[in-house]
Amino acid sequence: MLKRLRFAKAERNNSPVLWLDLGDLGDLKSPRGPHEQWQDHGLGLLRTILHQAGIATDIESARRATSWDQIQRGLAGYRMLLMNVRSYTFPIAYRAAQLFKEMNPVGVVMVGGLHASVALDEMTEVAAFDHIVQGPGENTIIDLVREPETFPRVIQGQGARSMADWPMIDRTLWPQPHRRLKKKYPWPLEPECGWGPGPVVTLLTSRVCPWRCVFCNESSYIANMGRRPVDAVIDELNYLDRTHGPIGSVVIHDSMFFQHPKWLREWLEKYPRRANKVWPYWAAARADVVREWPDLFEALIRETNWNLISIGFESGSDRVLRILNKECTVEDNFFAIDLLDRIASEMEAEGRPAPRFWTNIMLGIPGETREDAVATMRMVKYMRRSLPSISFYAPYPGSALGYQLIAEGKSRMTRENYHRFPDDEKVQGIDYPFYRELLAGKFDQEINRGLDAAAGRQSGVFAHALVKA
Ligand code: B12
Ligand code: SF4
Repeated sequence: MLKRLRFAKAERNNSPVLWLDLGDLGDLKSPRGPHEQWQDHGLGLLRTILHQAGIATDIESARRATSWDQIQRGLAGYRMLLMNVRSYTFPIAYRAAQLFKEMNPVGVVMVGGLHASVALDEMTEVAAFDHIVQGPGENTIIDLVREPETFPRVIQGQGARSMADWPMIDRTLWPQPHRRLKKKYPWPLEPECGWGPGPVVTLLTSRVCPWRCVFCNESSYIANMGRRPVDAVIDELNYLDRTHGPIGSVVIHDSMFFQHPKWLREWLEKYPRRANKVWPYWAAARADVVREWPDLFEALIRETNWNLISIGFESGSDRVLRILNKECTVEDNFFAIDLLDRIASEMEAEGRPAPRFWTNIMLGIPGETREDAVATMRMVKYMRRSLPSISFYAPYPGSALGYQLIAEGKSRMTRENYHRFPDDEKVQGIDYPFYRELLAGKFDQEINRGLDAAAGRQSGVFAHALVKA
């Protein structure tokens, strides 16, 4: 089949198969924020697998275009379109698929990605999607592209059993930024976003988080798989440093980096010894696990340069943490905050840069009272070593609470606007004006009442901390 496709397209330059990178228009030309410029590992992995199997694909990016006309022109003349669809890129994906069909009436559109697993009904409603792949795609993509006609419309994709079986992503297969951004964008590495010096390498060492927070619930839709071997992670970093570097810092995209103590101990032992440089890195943990393994946490910070620790503290109220099934308590949160504060002060005294938290906080959670929200802001103000990332709760499909609110008709997110902006009003019945006032510092006196003088350390205005990441 592929030969036939190639032949049909022979008079055009490259491949008959196009991968369209999704995201908001213009984000790879004049980005609204740093995270919008990051590359898509699903796309990178699957294109690498295809190319290593001898199936070349072309790449276009919706983020590099600034108009739908441009995107439409880029779709012309292809026989197959591939896309990785997440909920927040669904509106772009189905519009692109429709345009692709207008330009190439006999062309085939293949879509995979998380939205196919969490909202299959919305995906099947789009007639332009010829094949919809749920779940992982590593062991399905080659056959699918070679012989699409042998597959049904909805397919259960097959993944690797372990990330050890993944090839190293060929990052030159990622889309290049628009020429206007090229000077600032260290492609095929990624730009810095305020977390550490650029160029940045984003990578994954693990694929799934086993907890079941009701706003996220990853384990219910991402199949469990073995973690990437420590040596492979370090080898990849060294290779990227040599080939495309020098690397400035690393972002470990794992939903939950601080799990599997055996793996973490090996990382602790090998990363400082084997990496070309002990690059500082951003990676995620949970407060309860920090409390379970405080020594390991401290050693990783001190010895591996884990200097930005992302924790979903989410709330300063136990009631709300229970609503979220976070399985962490406010006491766990304060344990982690105080522990980092102590480590950071000691490191500063030793003349070393202090580590900080990337503090994920949610407001506007159904069932949250004003007192709960005030307690949350009190916790945020208490933290001295923190970059707060605050957003209004968003009921994403795939999460237990998201499904419930969608079923009850209370979600204000629609297939046209599954996202995105942290201050969007996303759930009916939430008093958003109150939250805006809270973030503008209007309740500062009340918040400070629960803090001792030394702890009321930050300004009460947090509107700037509404971050899309
Ligand atoms: C890294 C990451 C980010 C990064 C980078 C995103 C990027 N450019 O790729 C950043 C920090 C920017 C980010 C931001 C956000 N993210 Co995010 N992110 C992730 C994370 C942790 C990893 C994604 C990843 O690389 N996975 C690994 C790759 C290999 O998997 P994959 O892309 O799914 O691809 C596999 C399959 O889907 C399939 N596949 C994919 N495409 C195709 C195509 C075909 C044809 C086939 C056959 C198969 C196939 O095969 C691939 C290999 O198995 C995931 C959670 C997770 N563990 O996946 C959340 C996740 C995707 N993010 C999520 C959310 C909600 C967001 C935000 C909206 C958060 C917010 N409120 O601001 C923002 C939105 C950003 C934006 N641009 O608008 C949700 C999505 C929920 C949903 N229903 O879609 C997730 C699932 C987290 C969660 N559990 O809630 N995110
Ligand atoms: S919110 Fe964090 S801890 Fe909870 S399931 Fe998602 S990734 Fe895991």
